[in-house]
Amino acid sequence: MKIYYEKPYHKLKLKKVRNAKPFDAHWEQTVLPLGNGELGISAFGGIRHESVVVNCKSFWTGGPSEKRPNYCGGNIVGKDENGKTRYDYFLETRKAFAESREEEASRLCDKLVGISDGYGAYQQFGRLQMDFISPALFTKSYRRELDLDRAVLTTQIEWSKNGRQILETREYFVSYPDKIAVLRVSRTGAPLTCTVSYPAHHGANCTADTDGILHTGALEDNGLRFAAKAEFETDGKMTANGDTLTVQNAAFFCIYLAADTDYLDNYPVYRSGETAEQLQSRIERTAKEAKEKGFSALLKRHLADYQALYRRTSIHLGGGQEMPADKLLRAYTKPSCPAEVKRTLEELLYQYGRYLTIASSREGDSLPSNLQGIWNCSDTPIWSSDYHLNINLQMNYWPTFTANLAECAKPLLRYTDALRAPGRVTAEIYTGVRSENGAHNGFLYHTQNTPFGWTCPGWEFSWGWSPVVVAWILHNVYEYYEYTLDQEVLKNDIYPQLCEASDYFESLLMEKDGRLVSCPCFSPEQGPRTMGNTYEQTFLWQLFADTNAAARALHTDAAQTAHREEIMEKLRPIEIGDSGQIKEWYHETTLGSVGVKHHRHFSHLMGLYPGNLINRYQNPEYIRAAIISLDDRGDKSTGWAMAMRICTRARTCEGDRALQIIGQLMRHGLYVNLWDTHPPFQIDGNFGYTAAVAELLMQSHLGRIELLPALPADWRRGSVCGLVARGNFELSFAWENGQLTEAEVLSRAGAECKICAPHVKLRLADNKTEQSCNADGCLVFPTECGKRYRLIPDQQ
Ligand code: FUC
Repeated sequence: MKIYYEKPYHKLKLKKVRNAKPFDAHWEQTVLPLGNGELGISAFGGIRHESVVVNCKSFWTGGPSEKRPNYCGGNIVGKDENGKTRYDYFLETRKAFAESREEEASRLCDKLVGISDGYGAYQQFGRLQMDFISPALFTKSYRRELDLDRAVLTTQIEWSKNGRQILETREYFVSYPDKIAVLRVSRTGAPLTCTVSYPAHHGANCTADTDGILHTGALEDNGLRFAAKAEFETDGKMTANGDTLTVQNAAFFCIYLAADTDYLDNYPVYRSGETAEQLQSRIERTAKEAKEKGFSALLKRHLADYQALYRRTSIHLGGGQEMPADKLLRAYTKPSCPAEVKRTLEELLYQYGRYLTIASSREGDSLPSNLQGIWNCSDTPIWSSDYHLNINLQMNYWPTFTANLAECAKPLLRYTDALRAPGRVTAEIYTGVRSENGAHNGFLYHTQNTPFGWTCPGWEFSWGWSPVVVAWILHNVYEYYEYTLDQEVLKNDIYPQLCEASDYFESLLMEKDGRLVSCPCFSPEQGPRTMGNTYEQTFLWQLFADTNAAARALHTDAAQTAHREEIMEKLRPIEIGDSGQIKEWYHETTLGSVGVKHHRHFSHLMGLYPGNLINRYQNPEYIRAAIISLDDRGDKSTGWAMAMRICTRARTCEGDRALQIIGQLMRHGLYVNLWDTHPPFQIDGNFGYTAAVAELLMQSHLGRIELLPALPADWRRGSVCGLVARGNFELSFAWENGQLTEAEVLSRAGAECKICAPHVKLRLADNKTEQSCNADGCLVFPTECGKRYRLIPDQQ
């Protein structure tokens, strides 16, 4: 599993993107990324000139600042020129809707916004530049390779003439245990001369001495402190000049780069309290300690840490072709492409999603992955490279659990928890629900978020307002429990969030045509403003369902659970329209009577994926309707919306259709570095793809594990090891001619296992365990924690 190229980045073919500056276009489409969840680097691998973009996930403008003493997460506080608060407008909007004054209500919605001042953006942290004196010889070979199994990026350049051979090797990795980026350059056959600079950015102080380069400062916008230290080691001669270091006559040099800010997710200050000196000395210490450990010891610790996660899952779909990524991508698009080549890219992209998860989201006190994970080369990135919650952040965490990386979701749990305090302020200002004297009565956040508790509804209703994103992201959070069965985390971190959100949303429900609805509603990001719509009703249903399931798991709150069930009855999220479709709005008649055809969002199908309301066992008629809606939306879209289309086709068990859409994604949706593009590069599409592949091979959202529920016919033969199903079962299985041949279940929490596969009847190889086959054709058996169970399929 390697992403590699045999030519330098500037010779790779780029996709045409409007307005992109050449550096940005090359960065976006050709760099290869490394990261430890907090610190990220992305490198071009140029021959004479190497640029390495450095990112630190909390390096954001915006938020509280001396310059913005009234910063309040974008909320509009107090009365406006008409003497009205946002809550007054909220009440007026709801009243107008209730009295069927739709036009007025819709106009009033425009008052339910915040301000943009203080939103900020994710910033590029810095850039390490290396200028090499290259041998004046013919370049014989070039290879830049990201080894997904090692999370090491290696560039090798070979020069030769008349039997003389020079080989330069650059090896980079970013270590989680040592919080350090390591860049080692070595050369055989000729000495190495290189000038390294770290140009001052954001008014930083930048000084070089023979230890290395120090970069310190504070962002002008919000005073966020930052420090980076590039500690150097070499066997050559080093000279410092201003902010540059020159290495001469060396066989190698190694840079140990540490970087951080004084950000902490503590509302309302969002600072750790470290002084500039403390931050600087911490970073200097980290870099120095890394240098003392040395390259080999750091690499060993990095590999042990990384491989303990990455090696949990392997996948074989029939690939195995070694090919540079640019050629692989080009070959895939040709009609004559051999199956083996296609399967290679499909496997590689699956594992790349897992790699990117490990690189961009690790346990600790760091933020979750943002729109570009952790990598960004701009100070004005599109959508601020922020936390978008009307699909993007959710999609980032769709593959995490099935991909056997549950601990990588911890930053998400921490982030949603940290949004509660500012979210309570927004709930009060906009909806009049007050939390006081230790009573927490609800929190609210919407489409766009930052690291600084930006919980207002954005500055335009039509994309900003989306209260049920709370329910949506909490579904990801609840999945942590479903996949791990960790009762402690459920009790302390998840259940409190679910309960507070459920009670809050319940308190806002209104009655309309015998249904309990939220109001006002807007389906992302199109159509009319209404009282209730499928999107909002679906996620409220899901939130109540998840809260109740959590309560049952904790054996608590039986009365509230029963009460919530009554409410769920009255939500009635799904209605089938005159074209047989799932309606997106309740006043919709036939397909196309409301809304935009081919819209990228599938907001009315959230019960199909990621939710479980549209269920092929309990309401197969919904599945048929969902297929009509999916067909109407069409298979063509961009970025994350393609991944969404694949995930939903997995849930309708249309594996071949899903593979066709995967084909479109490969053709149109990927840059040559295999980053997914909306455009711009948005990492959600990479994650969504990985989630979708798992969903084609295994599903567990309907109270049972289903192996091969939506296997595309072209994935005739294959195997997978270490996929995780709800209930914390680790699964390994193989298939031939589309049929399961063997399976093994590792029970990691001792839960009862209920499992099935199409066309076969499963039984346990060990006939000592009690087992039964229930009416749905599922094999059911008790398990012991830590034990493996081998399953044998019998033909039916
Ligand atoms: C949502 C999407 C857009 C884009 C943005 C970051 O608003 O509708 O397409 O992905 O997030």
